[in-house]
Amino acid sequence: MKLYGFPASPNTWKVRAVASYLNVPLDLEVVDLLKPRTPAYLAINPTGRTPTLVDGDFRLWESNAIIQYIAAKNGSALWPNDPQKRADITRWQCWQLAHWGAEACQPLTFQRFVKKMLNLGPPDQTAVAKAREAFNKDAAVLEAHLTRQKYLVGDALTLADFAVAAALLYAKQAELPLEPHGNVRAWLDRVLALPCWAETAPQMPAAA
Ligand SMILES: N[C@@H](CCC(=O)N[C@@H](CS)C(=O)NCC(=O)O)C(=O)O
Repeated sequence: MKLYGFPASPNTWKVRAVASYLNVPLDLEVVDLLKPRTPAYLAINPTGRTPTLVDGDFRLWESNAIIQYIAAKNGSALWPNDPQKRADITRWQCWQLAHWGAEACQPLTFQRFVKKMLNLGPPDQTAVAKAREAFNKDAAVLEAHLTRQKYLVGDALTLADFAVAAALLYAKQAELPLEPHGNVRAWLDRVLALPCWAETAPQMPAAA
């Protein structure tokens, strides 16, 4: 299978980490997000975003759909064959996409880390304040959930943990306010200690 992606982006890193965890080889083709997308890439993913998986004639974009596909194809317990567990994992993935990522982690990471890396000027403090408020609200939900269990769904690692943890991959660089959330920090340490994240880590240039 071929993965088109940008290794430093959490969405690509998440897919590569899941594949590595499952010992599934992925042939990586880097898409440089700093340049316009080529017509060839737009032909396989009309959104122009990354990542995109190509498996024979099958083309799939959206990272959470991609990790579901890779795990299902390999019969993995990360995507258990149980309707309630699958719905529960999907719930966390939807929450990650609509709220945790889009409203909280991504804007903070962009304002505080990506802008610095790409010399895009200082953080927009209005955007930071809005995202911080969303982060505090959603992190409290995660914290309460993780007082009751070790992983997000049931008592074992699933795709839900990969999806929600990936949004925190740059937590230190973006100074995401995790201090009040001890259970989230302990869970994140557990998930990110899996060798598959280090095995697929991007080569990062020094911050500007
Ligand atoms: N919901 C999508 C998000 C994809 C996405 O926004 N990817 C970013 C990199 S993290 C991208 O390609 N940005 C370039 C662009 O929007 O043109 C997923 O999970 O795959």
